[in-house]
Amino acid sequence: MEPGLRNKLISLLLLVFVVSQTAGCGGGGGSGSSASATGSDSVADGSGDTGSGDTTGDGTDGGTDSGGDTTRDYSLFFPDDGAIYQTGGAPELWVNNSQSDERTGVYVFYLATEEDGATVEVAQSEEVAQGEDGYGRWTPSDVTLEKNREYWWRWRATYTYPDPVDSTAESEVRVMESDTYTLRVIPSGGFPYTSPRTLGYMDSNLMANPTLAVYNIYTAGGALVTYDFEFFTDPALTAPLLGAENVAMNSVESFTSWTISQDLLFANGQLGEDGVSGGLMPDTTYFWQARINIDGYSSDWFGPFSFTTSNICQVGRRGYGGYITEWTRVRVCDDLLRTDPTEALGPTNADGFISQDEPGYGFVSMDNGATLGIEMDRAIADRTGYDIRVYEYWSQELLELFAGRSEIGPWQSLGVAFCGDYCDFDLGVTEYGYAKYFKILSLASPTDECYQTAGPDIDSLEGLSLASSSDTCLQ
Ligand SMILES: [Ca+2]
Ligand SMILES: [Ca+2]
Repeated sequence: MEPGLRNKLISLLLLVFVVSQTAGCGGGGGSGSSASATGSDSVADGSGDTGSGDTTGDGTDGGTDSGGDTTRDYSLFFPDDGAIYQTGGAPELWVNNSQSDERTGVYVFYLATEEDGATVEVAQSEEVAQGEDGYGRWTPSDVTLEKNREYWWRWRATYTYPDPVDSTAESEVRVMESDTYTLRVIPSGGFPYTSPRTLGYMDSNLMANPTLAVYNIYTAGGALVTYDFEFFTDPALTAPLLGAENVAMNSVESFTSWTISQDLLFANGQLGEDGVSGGLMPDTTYFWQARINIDGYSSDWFGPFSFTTSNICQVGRRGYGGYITEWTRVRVCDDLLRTDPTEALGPTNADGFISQDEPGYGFVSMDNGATLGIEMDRAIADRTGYDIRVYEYWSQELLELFAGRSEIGPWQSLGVAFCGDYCDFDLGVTEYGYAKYFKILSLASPTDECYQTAGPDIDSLEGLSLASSSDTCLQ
């Protein structure tokens, strides 16, 4: 929060306490303050109301720490301070007048965010009269919340108190302003990428110490971000076999991971392939879920994700890119015309780019500094000569290709190429005799010009030497 806003809030808070009639010290919000809620009808009601009021579709845990501070003129509001919201719709913001049987309320809601270090207002409501149920509600319907962004919201209330004795007397009018509440926005549906990917594979060579990873979905605003993981052996997710809480976000990589050690698996009855060493079993499907915590506020669990431990050389058929496992851009370059990474899957087909009006098809322009992860349908084997071809479209661009054992590596470079129509790479320069996961890094500087086809324009990845024997993937 910027200092000016903070100072303003402090003065507003003082105003709130001056106009507040209700005794009690508040005690940090939530239902913990209900004991002092004299004159308030709503804290107990509130937790139920919070659940049913959670109509924004974000599924955040509205039932806890609803922030109802009974020293105020309101008892409930939503979303909770610090709530995590998913993109894909506008949130409904609401406040409940804790003494709606004694007075009426009219609200104006404000929604703001930060751009280039300055607070900017995103939307402001018309005057919203409280309903008969005591709630004032506003959905900023023209607003699309951006993922990986922090928003703030607040409201200004005008309460009208009729004289309780003399109905002809002029009503008392009080104005109050709320605190400012933080709203953090993550992608709709949670994690766009995981490792293993949903319905994906885990190389049987990795299953002794399996690693689960989620794409970092919130990096804005200097918040403390951690992730929780739960690992299951049954599809009904009856009870997690193992879990990890508050795994610190990996701020260097684009994924945060949790590796389950062989010893821990052994101690929990997972004996591994040889029945004694510990680990996961081959050709077996496992399940997991994960959630994000931002400054201590937890999202819903996302998942369940499933994966199957496999000899990677035995799965898949065609030698083309089959799945996008990561697509990370490091800047906003709005001039790009083709930004769908799935255009890089399948056989080469790019054509037709002429200009803004005829953007062509069949390729994705990566932009400078971007990362594109692709899982090949069929693992690539190292044989004599080149093993994998990257088809580039339109121009010559500098890129580096990496091979990995999973969606998150570990990565080994196959080299750098100033790639034209296509460029070929030899897996033999790595320590890997086979690979199913590849990563393209766009090496042009992110400070270079943004234009319609900035960065490598990837059309296709094609395996030149496919793994044909399962022995290839035995270490
Ligand atoms: Ca080779
Ligand atoms: Ca293509």
